[in-house]
Amino acid sequence: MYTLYHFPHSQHARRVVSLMELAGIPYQLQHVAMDEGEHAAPAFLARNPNHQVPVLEQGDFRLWESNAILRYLCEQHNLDAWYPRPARQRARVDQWLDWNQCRLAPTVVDIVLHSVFLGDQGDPQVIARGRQALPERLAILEQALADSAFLAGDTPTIADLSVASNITQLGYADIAVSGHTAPWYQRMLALETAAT
Ligand SMILES: N[C@@H](CCC(=O)N[C@@H](CS)C(=O)NCC(=O)O)C(=O)O
Repeated sequence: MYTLYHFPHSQHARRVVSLMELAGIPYQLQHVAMDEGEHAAPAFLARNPNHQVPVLEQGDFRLWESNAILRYLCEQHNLDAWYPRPARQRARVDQWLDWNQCRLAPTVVDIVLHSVFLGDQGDPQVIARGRQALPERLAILEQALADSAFLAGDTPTIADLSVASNITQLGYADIAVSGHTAPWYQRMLALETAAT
């Protein structure tokens, strides 16, 4: 049985829950009260020195970084559809996983953390930086989804789960996707609804 250290508004935790639900992997959630600073307390720092959720635990094995957790679960449970083995297909999934962490996520955090979760403490300059970068990021998604139902082909992979969790997060700031990205996102939501 896996334990996932989790916070309900975390896009990084959400993508892991999505995979476990969709793949039927048994797990339990351990709520981390981030709104009370539990993620910065010594007990949690011992689990993840980065003071971040999610953290996956399985016996004495502990893993942080959401995309590493997704890959680990796919390997452990032979989820080849979610993380295909052929080198080029896997590389395409990895490309989007890395793009999500390096390109989309910082922009989403700039906007959503600062305009929603930090309230009065949010930095308007950071929000402006995020809003300026967002159209370029969304255009890249839009281009990818113009001729493909999912990011790495005709079927969903962990890349879609990872990116979709950030699109959900943008919804907190009332930002919705359009064009080809909108039906893709609806497909992702429908998958998750069907699994829960
Ligand atoms: N790269 C990490 C990012 C995790 C992350 O940023 N988690 C946020 C919640 S969505 C967090 O715990 N933030 C608290 C902090 O950074 O102190 C991952 O993919 O797991």
